[in-house]
Amino acid sequence: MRKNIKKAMVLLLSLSFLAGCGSSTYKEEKTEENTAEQSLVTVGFSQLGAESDWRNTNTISMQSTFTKENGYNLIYKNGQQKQANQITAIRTFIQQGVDYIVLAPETENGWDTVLGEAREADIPVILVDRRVNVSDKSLYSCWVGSDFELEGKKMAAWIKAYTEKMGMEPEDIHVVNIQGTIGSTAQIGRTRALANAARENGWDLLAEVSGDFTEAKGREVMAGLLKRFDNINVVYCENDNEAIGAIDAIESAGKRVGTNIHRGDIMVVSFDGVNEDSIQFCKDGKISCIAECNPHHGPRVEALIEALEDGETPEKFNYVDERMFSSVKAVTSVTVDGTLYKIEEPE
Ligand code: GZL
Repeated sequence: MRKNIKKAMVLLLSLSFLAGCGSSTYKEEKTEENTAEQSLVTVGFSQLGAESDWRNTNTISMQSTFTKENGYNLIYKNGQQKQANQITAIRTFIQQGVDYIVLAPETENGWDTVLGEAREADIPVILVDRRVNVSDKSLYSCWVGSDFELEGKKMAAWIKAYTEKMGMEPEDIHVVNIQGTIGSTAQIGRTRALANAARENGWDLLAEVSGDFTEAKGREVMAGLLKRFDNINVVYCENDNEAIGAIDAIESAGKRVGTNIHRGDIMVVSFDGVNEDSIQFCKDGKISCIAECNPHHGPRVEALIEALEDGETPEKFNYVDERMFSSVKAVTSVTVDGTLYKIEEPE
């Protein structure tokens, strides 16, 4: 049932309950309770998994926004990093007749059929965080999330600015990319930004290997890269959890992480800024720079649903503003595509 009817229903129920306070029977109270329940806006949320601190924070943001007190009935399904599970969840939501489907897709491809089924059932789909690659963009109402390629461009600009300040020649920058989940929008954007910057600046991009956005895989991949290459001096981790694992692998190999490349430090940079350890590492200089990726999408998705409830057409693509963090004083800002981004102290 739509929210404005819901508000009227809740008011009516409250008044009727007050009018007959103390006189209603259990059956009447049960009926009122059921009516109130039915007046909630039901949101089916297919979350891709729980692979990282970013993901868990994102889930908490959604769960703390779509509460009964706020007028919602949230049905949460964890896809456990499998698109098949998310497709099953969406089909379940359709059978349940939810009012809205919110999808945080694991990867970009393979959604046309199931989103077509949601449209057939006349259930609006809102995408959050990553995007989908579908032939017909009308299969979803709107999307809210980050500009991942911009995140990567900002990070590449920081690497350029800092290594130039350190007096390094471009060809002396030997960088490895520990990528996120292959095929996810975050990985595609961040990887493209580094690859383009390496080519344009003449950096030595040694390898790109997926760490799947997890600490364990980040550790494993970094250990493998240290066996393959003896000249790595920059590690570009596509999220904080990978960076935590990579730092452990670097130190376990008897090497140093830090910002003094001339001293032989390996410089680690990362994305998100959610994991407490990574923020502390950024304060300590173990992570040289973090590009923020904001996970607090619950209120943003709610604003989109409210607009749709009111019969409005929200913007199709809704980007969130994001910051850069570093305790390195040498670089105070970067400029990307004509926009200046201040480098802030990690908080
Ligand atoms: C980005 C999100 C990525 C995060 C990772 O919006 O999709 O997935 O950067 C998370 O931490 O696992």
